[in-house]
Amino acid sequence: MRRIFVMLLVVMVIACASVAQNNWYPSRWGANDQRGAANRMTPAKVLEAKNLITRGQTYQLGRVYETGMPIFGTRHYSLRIPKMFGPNGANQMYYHDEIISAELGQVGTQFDGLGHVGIGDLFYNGNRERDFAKAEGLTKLGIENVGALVTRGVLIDVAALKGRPMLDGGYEITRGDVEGALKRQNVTIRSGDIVVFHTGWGSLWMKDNPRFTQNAPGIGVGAAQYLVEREIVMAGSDTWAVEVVPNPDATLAFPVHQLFIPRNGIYIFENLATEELARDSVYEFAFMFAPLRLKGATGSPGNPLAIR
Ligand code: UVW
Repeated sequence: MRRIFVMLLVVMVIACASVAQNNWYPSRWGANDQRGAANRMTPAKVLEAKNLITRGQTYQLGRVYETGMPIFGTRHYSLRIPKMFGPNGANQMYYHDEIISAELGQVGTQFDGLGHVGIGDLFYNGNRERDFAKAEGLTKLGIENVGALVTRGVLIDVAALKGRPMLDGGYEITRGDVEGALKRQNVTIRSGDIVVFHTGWGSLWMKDNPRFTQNAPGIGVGAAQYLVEREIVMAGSDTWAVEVVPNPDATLAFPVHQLFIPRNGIYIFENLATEELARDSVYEFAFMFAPLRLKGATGSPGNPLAIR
């Protein structure tokens, strides 16, 4: 009898764990929410960020968008200047425009929104692909819903923790690495923060693009779960995926993207320029970024700022 009771208990615990794993919607911000962890942006976080500005020094975290930059898969980027327009007026005013063709929110420095990644055909808050992904743009979860992100930023320098200029491609940053780096830097992560990883991989950007995109060091699921528990808004990195590629479990493709975006509404910022923050040991800073208000887009390009 006792044995049957224990067995029943074990089955119930396993069932509960599996429900917890699968019950990821409705989101904690309600069934109609489209902003996910951006809901953690509060006036208090803006003031916390402001108080970190003591030197007045700015760091541009965005890379230059240019032909030939490293690009994932079959995506593309092209900028063309049409023939000069003019003359206009007696003062001979001429002007230039540009035409850009690209997966604009998903090339170069890129901020992944909540409509970018799904689990099967289910996206953040249980939205089904066929109900919101339209040819003219996403009718839900578009990047225009995010709003301004002004908050405390934390740099996690795992390269420095390991005493190396650059981590190896395919190196998994573990929960222990994150805790070790934070301890070494004497900082903690607070609810509503954004975190940025420095791996050194960015030193390959436009120097050795084939190597840059071949694989990448990055966080594994264990480290990502740690960040979910810390209630971050966004995780970024100087790599093209933020997460480790390939995943050590060869059967999985980008599981950290799924843990962050659909399951927890946490944003991802790829291809950040982190080298100057790491050089100056800037581990806490005011972070500012407002995604372009591209209605129905999956992500946004941009030039986020760290200010100290
Ligand atoms: C994928 O979409 C697979 O990756 P990324 O977030 O780099 O665009």
